[in-house]
Amino acid sequence: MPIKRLEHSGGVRPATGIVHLGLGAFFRAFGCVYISDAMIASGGGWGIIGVSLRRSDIRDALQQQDWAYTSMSLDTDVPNLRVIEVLNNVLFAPENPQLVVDAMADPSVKIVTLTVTEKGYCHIPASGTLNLEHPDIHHDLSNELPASAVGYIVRALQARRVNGLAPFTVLTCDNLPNNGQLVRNLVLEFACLLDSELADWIKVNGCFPCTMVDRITPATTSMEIAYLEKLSGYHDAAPVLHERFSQWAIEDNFVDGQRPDFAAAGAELVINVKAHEDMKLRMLNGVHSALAYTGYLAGHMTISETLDDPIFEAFARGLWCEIIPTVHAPVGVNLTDYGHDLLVRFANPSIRHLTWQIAMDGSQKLPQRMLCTLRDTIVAGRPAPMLCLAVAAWMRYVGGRDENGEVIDVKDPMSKTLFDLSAASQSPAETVAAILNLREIFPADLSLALLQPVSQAAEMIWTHGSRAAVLRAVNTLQKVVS
Ligand code: CS2
Repeated sequence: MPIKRLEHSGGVRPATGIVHLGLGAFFRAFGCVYISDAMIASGGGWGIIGVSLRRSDIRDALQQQDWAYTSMSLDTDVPNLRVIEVLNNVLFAPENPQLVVDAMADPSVKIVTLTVTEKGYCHIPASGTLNLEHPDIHHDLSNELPASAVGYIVRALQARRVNGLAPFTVLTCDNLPNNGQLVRNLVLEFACLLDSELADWIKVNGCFPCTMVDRITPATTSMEIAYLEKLSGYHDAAPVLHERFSQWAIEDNFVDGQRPDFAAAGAELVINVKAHEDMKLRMLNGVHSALAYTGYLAGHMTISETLDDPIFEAFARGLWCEIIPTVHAPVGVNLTDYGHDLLVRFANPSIRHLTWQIAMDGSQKLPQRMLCTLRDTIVAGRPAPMLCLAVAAWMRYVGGRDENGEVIDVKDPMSKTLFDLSAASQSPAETVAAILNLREIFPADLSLALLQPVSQAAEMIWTHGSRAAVLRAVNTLQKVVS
């Protein structure tokens, strides 16, 4: 039986008001649900055209079910199922880039949302500037039809300007610091290289709100597709599964104030998102990555499985002790309680979030998840052995072999460089020194400050294994505390 249509029965679709770049599971489990709720509460034409930039499989699967899909919330024994019908179309960009630019330049479109992951911004993580060596940026600067997200945004804004339209708001939903400002800078940098008048027009008229997005959404596997079918009696080829928890803080800065009624859907509209963002990137994502590298090396498949081991739970708590003093809590939030709630969310056994999935793209994630925090602790003169251990575990992981000598499928845009540096090093200290020298990730001063503590942690991991290194760090912390 095919998926049941619910919300817009009778075939009535909302008018399109949004184009989304990078239609992965996260946005379908998160943004699409908020936008659907906002329309249910307050109306508006905020239907979405999704764009897949890299793969056609989601488009192909959703097309067969008229763009509807199930969102499964997995917190309780009985999952909560809901059919989401906010997508009006999905385009596979490489098939017809012009169609994507035209969709973004359509007068009905007021917002372009993005979840292209950290590497999709084609920037240099340490400096936040456009990576002009990136093949997609190279291509987009010399071809009218783009390949990169930044290229699409600039070409579509160019078309809107020519047609006398206002720009769309660019609403990034990726886990990057100051994400709106970052994408604005990249768009302006790219536009400047094409046409400085276009760049000036964007500078004056464009809006790039920063956001903090949060909902744990592991990749869907065939197991969940079968489970959903058993549960619901219908076949959905592309459901999304996620925890019940969800949080979206958005800077209220939209072109002509045009946006869905996000507040009616439960999002927080704020003047400045920095406090939310720092808290989430450092406390959630930072600890997620730390558990992913150490947990993977210790043989754990998922985050909840990793946390089942009390040593790793103590490690997470130890990490928060280092992180919390660097975070200014958003108004009304107690960071210790926030950490406690994170532990419960991470331990949710219904969410099979693979350590391998979170371990992806570390070169693009580490700066905002751990290195900012490390910088602050160093400036404050405090040691941060837990975070240094996490950085060392990442360095061990990207060497490409686990503790049993098995090959790791390391997914990272810098994987070859990282692998080559590891292979050419004769000792853990040499590996650490070589990787700390990568200026795309580690600024010189930070690299110098991390050399000794990260080498020490690496020595432990290489010699005794990740779990023993974590155990030792946890025991040392407990001795210091007691
Ligand atoms: C995770 C995030 O995959 C990862 O790197 O840390 O996707 C995390 O699950 C989300 O940011 C939670 O909101």
